[in-house]
Amino acid sequence: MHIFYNHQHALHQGKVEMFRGELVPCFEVPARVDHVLAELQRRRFGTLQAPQTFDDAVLARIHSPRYLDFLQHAWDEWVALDAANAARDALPSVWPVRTLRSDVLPANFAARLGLFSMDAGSPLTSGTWAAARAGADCALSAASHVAAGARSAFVLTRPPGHHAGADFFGGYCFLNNAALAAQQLRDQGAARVAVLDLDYHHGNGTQAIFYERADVFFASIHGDPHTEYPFYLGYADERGAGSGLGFNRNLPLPRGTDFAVWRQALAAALQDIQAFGAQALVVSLGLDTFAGDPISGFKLASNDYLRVGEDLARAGLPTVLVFEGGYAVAEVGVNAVNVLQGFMQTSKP
Ligand code: SP5
Ligand code: ZN
Repeated sequence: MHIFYNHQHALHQGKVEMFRGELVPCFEVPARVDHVLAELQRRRFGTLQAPQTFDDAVLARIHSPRYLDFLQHAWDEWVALDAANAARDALPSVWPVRTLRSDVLPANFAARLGLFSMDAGSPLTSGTWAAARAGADCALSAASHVAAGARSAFVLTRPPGHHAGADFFGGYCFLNNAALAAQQLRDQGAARVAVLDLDYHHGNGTQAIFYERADVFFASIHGDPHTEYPFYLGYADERGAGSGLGFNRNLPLPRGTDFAVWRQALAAALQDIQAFGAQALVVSLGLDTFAGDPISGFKLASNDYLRVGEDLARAGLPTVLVFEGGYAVAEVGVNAVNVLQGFMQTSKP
């Protein structure tokens, strides 16, 4: 399996996120990806592949021009406000909810930071754009590799992507790597693409991006948004809209769900993807379903991830796997590579 590794991931290194009225150390840290890379090397699994570089116009297939423009220049504007800002991350503190206007682009930087974000848990840092931009190149390269005939590819990157919408960041995500990969597969000839989101948290960004489209099916298994982040999307009654009606499937599960029950949801999602007639699959591979995850509530064990990989392989589709969440840092490498190993040791049906 070719691994598209983001060599620039550590340029994004948030210091703190807002949690219960306090700034606490970030859960989404560079060591996450370092552990996956170390485990790949320890098992001699896969071959690292240098990504191609893609034009910004490719990003604009998914993200709005004004959001991309904001993200690219945000750090410089933050430091321009006050030179002392160079030593601290930018976190939003005001948002245009409901009756407030989001059509006007304010001149004030804090106002734009809020306009283009969904939470105060996703610090924007000096290297955020460079890291996220290089990660997008990895996702696009992996999709191109699979579109050209490879069975599979793994995108090893951070920051993650699935909470990022067409025009906002949040949930530690800035550019939606899975959505970019799915669009690239479409643009390179796959008529129907499925995105299967296995992160503990609902992939609100990916769902919203494809919600009114019939050419990209989105399925997600995640903690029930009644109690779990991102709270405001991910319910079972969200089935798509307009021509996308029937092309969205959410499978929320309660905190505490174990692998036996989770695996039945996986079977249901894969069945939907088969019925849809997907020609390619993008997996948002969050490993925060692990029992030891510090911010999540499912109960998967390390060995279960071998079975996850096997189940994914039996779908028999050209597959791009994209690294998303997973915050049990010491175990995330073993868990991620278990999925990849399970996938590779299983032949198509
Ligand atoms: C990609 C991804 O997995 N994003 C997840 C974003 C979750 N942000 C909210 C985190 C809330 C932290 N709760 C801490 C609980 C400590 N017991
Ligand atoms: Zn997550």
